[in-house]
Amino acid sequence: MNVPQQRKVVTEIPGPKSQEIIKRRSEAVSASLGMALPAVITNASGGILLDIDGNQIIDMGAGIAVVNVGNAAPAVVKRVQDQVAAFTHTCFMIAPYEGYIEVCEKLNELTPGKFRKKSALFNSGAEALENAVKIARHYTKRQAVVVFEHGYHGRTNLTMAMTAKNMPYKEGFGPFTPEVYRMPMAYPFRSEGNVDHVLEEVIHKIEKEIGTHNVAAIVIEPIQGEGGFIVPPKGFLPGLAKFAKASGALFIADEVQTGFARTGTWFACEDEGIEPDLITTAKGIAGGLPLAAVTGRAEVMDEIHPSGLGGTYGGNPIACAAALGAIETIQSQNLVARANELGKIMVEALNTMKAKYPVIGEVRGRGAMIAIELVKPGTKEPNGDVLGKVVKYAQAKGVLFLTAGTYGNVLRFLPPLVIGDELVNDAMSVLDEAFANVN
Ligand code: PLZ
Repeated sequence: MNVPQQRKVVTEIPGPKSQEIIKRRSEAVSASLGMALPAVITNASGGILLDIDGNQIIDMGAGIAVVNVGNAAPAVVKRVQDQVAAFTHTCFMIAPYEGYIEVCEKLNELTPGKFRKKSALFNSGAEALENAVKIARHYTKRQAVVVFEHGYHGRTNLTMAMTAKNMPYKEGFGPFTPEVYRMPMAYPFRSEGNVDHVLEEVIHKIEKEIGTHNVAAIVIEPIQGEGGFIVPPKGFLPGLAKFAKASGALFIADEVQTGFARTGTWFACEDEGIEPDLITTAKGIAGGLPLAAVTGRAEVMDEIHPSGLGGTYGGNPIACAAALGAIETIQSQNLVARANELGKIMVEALNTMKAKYPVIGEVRGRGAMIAIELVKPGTKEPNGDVLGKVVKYAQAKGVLFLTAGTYGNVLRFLPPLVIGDELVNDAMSVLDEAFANVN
């Protein structure tokens, strides 16, 4: 590991060197871009981010579920270095290379679904979603796309339409693409009634408001990410998949955030044995390099006319080399099992905190995709105030926690899967201390 695996705070955060560079940032970089951690990073590995002032910060976010294999994972570095020295780009639509094909072979093999699959590679999660919808519309000859409350699918025009939350993603950026319909989501902490009730309501609304025969695809994150790590109750996803099948629509699982061992299985859909027609992946696929994919039923993926899909950089050889290194690392280090171990450690610590601090309304998640929802004690009223204070407190102590949630009141934990137990325990004790101090 290129960085010592220990939390260490040697200056205030941001330290003087970070402050100087952040000043340049505000001069040069559009003010539209957020900044969760005001510390300029120079190195990172395992569970630690090293900043330019020498602070070693525990990384409980993995760059939003991207570096599941850790930053600068040796197998990723080696393959990327070899590839970048060999050639950097041909454009796969101009001249092929083996790395792209090998990534597709791995995706076809690793994603759920006991049928013949094919894949196509792109650059970002949003681009994968765009393409999945293009494929579904072309294949079904239908237009309507069904998405869900609290869902997040990206920031392009189509994916903004698919994303539920207005601020900050959509405000002022309309008009949005038509034929996107948002349905109620089964959100156990907040939904009234049981799953069957929400499922029935969704199906009823599709029938009455869209017309079942118009639906090209039902698109859902098996665990909603940005929306607040909302785990649908058992039966909800299989019910939707069954309805999609019966009505001739495609069931598309957006596994951009949940994929690549994050939830304690290779893909979150495996939990209830769901076999989506199409799966979108990105983030954890390539250890930090930009890569995304649509994987699905061969007859669907092949129905598009030649040259119907593509893009200059999609499946760039360096990103593909990184993906092969990341997949190799997940396998050789058994990070699927590790995600479950990490989840256990976090859930236990968080449940102990929940018993002490009534602002913690719920502990939820699966594998190493865990969150707590903060409320005003004794109610379910969102408590974004305490969330902000806790995150700030932890940062000053050298721990980076990410937030999420439609109501801005969810603290999410998605550490690199190669993080050590000591660091996770340390992060949890800093969090405990934070709750004790900000309450
Ligand atoms: N689908 C399920 O989680 C990206 C968004 C960060 P891109 N989530 C992080 C931000 O604020 O922009 C995401 C996701 C799911 C699609 C996407 C989009 O992936 O690679 O960011 O385009």
